[in-house]
Amino acid sequence: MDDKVIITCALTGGMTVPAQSPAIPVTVDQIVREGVRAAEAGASILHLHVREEATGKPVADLDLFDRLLTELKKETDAVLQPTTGGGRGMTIEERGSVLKFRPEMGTFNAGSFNFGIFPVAARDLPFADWEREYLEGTRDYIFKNTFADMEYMAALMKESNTRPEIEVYDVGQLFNLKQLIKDGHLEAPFNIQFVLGVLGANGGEPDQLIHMLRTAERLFGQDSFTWSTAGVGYPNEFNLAAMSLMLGGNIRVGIEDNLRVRRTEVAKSNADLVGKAVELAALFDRSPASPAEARTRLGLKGTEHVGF
Ligand code: KMH
Ligand code: ZN
Repeated sequence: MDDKVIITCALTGGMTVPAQSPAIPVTVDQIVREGVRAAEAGASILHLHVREEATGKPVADLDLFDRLLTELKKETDAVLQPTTGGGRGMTIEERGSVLKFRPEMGTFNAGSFNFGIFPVAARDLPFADWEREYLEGTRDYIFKNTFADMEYMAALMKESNTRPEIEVYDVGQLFNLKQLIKDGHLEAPFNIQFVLGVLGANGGEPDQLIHMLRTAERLFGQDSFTWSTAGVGYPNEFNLAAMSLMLGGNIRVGIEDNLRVRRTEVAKSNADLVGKAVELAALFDRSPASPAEARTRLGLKGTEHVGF
């Protein structure tokens, strides 16, 4: 078992709205500040989305991504991993456009599914009109990643020499991946992020992770992939982190996925969530991998080859 653990911090997200927590970073400056603090707390990968600065609405704006990537690169050595998942209503072309910056890593979403965040709208929070509409609109929303979409994204990632992190939300998506590999669109080794707890995909229970992990091992072979867990919501985030620590996987935490650091305590920053992950890791005799160690482990090309 690796005594290092790669901690990814997902800083802001595309499927939350700012009214859910004052800790959700919105502007580029806020996301940069959060990223730097998360890296100082032990994250070696920063997973990135951007939001329209005036409203906080998730967008795929290339000027914002340009500023975010450039600023973060100046301030931290962490691996910068932009989303290609985006947010509700973005086309696959919009989602993939960030790859023009040729990042070291980017997400690759492994299938289509319902992505329901509408239950949040029932909470007593000071939602702006767009926020209520954004949440309610997910009653009729499919996060669309058809085979054609995935083939398109895989080609863009090859072109930009960006290592895909495969976001897998349900067991069937592992079989999608198998087909994409068979057809030559993706190749091993790859990094799987088991994202569990989204309404519309698999739940965040231990049994679900074990089933998906064993299925991945059977389909691809244990040495063909590294893996990590991203539990969505509390306590999924830390329950799955503990399982990863036990089973030799890596961890993703962050405000994108979960707002609470304890059952009754809202995280004040992403660094709170990373700090808890580091404490948990120590209990399992594992310590955070540095960005350089993460790059070696994941076979990344290095910052000298990015386009920002
Ligand atoms: N927000 C997560 C549930 C991506 O950005 O590509 C999914 C995610 C996907 O992080
Ligand atoms: Zn994301």
